[in-house]
Amino acid sequence: MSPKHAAAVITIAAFACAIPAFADVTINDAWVRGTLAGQKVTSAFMQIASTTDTALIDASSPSAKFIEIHEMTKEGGVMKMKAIDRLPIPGGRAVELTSGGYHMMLFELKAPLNAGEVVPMKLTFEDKSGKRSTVDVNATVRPLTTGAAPPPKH
Ligand SMILES: [Cu+2]
Repeated sequence: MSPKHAAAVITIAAFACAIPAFADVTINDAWVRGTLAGQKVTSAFMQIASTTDTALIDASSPSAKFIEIHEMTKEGGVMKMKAIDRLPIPGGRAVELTSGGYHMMLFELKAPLNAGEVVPMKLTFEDKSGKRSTVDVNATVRPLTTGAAPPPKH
């Protein structure tokens, strides 16, 4: 290999490393609100961050028949929630799913969810070019009464 050729190869390799093929999505602090016997619906919360612009477009779990992405809106002074098709995740800025804002809802639960159990979830993301990727998350079940506020200090 001539020295000239070697330089060209190195340049191409560096270029390939600088541009990731997919948005790099990180999920933190994923949890699901525990349920009472007979309760068929609950909510899921987490922080979602991505290195590049992407959007959460779907979620599924073996624990629920289907999952919707919801947003809270104020209508006539009353907070209401509605399902949305996609939740934009801007690159470099984490989006927090909380009980007062965006969240996911799990419908037709197969069994009651008790604190400490784990709910596996598969999240589907779609970037601006339409490329889809999935991220597996293990959400921890927290007690039914867990709110948005931090836990009390002991
Ligand atoms: Cu909801």
